[in-house]
Amino acid sequence: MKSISILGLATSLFTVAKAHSLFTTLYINDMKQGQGDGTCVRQNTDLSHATSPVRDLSSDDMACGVSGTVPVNYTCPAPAGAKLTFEYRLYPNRASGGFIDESHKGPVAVYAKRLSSPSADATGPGWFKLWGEGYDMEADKWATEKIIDTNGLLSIQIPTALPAGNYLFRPEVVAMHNVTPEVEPQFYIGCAQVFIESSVSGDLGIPSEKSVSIPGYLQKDDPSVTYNIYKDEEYADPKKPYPMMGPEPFAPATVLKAASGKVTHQTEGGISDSCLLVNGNWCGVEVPSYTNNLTGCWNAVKDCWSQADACWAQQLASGGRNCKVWGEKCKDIDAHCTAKDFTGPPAYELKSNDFPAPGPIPAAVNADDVSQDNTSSEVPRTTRVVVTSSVPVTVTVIPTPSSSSSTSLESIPDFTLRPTSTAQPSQTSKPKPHCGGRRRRQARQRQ
Ligand SMILES: [Cu+2]
Repeated sequence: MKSISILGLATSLFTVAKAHSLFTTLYINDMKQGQGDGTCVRQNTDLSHATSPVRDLSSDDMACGVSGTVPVNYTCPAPAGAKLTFEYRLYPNRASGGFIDESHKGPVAVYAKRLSSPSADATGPGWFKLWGEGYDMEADKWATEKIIDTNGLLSIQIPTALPAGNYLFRPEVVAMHNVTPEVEPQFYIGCAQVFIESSVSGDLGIPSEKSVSIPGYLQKDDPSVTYNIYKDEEYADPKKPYPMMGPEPFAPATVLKAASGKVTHQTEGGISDSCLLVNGNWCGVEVPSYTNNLTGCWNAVKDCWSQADACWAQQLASGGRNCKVWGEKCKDIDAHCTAKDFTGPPAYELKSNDFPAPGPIPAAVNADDVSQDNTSSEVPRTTRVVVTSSVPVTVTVIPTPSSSSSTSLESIPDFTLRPTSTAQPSQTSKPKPHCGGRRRRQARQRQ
């Protein structure tokens, strides 16, 4: 009997330990970026531990997660004021559904940092919080529980007055269920590499108290870090409010301007037009052409398979579905070489094998307050942004904008999303998060 109960305990510990989560997928204005998951997203490249949390508050991994100090190949362009959506998954390759186990209660936030280039340091100063939520006493819900309700999808609006340039956007999901004086919360963090294409330029003008260094912005004994979500005698109804982690949110003043402003476009890190297929941060390009030449045909096959190998080598925990699609193309060319008459690579339509979004893309959590931060800066508002233009433009700072202020900004006519698969909200019922042993299949089914 004793051995059975020990086994049972071991099994449940194992299951809890595995019921983690990973930020896998970025959407910009409801469109999935690239053609597979993981495009423009820094994920833990150790596939078997990709969903594991970061717990050491002083670790560089706090910035963008494990492997997060290494930039990925692609940076996704986003127009000023775009909506970013971060998809978190219990199973990174969606072998099964779910966001995070229900036991993993805690605050959620989104941070950003402006970079001088996509390869600039993720760690260190310059981080600011765009939005954060802890425990909602009225709804009796932790922020993590609200994201379970939205199928692991968290949307944020880029403040319209953020200057053009390279940024890291860092969703932060924190699980407090195991916290003790010795054990820190679990941090589920990752970063999206985004280039904001905007006519706004200049300094961010973050007030010093809202600009933090990561790691370093949290200490082991911060009340937000040591908060005991179960401690009823101290936090009995009405519960003591959860003291939110990190600094107060920041968003620069909203800028309205004439539509003639010159938009700064991305110049490095974009997905090339020559990419036929994208998987994570890999892209496949057309094989060398050939005509009626067997050597040329076999060279094309060789080139195709070496690209497939590179795809598999770079696959992330979110999967290699499009590496498989690419391999089908290689097989077709191979068959073509052995056929009697050939005139060049066979016409081949590469169709991305992509998941639709796990549910409707939610509205931005900060839609009401993206541009309210005008109170604490020492710098006069009108000097905090510079609009680049060949003709005079009008700059108006709106101190108390409404949530719909972004709609009055110029549209950016020459911004085009890549021809990616559309994230189509499915109406299927919410997958039940699980910590039990019912579905312990690991996310190892990489095709
Ligand atoms: Cu966990």
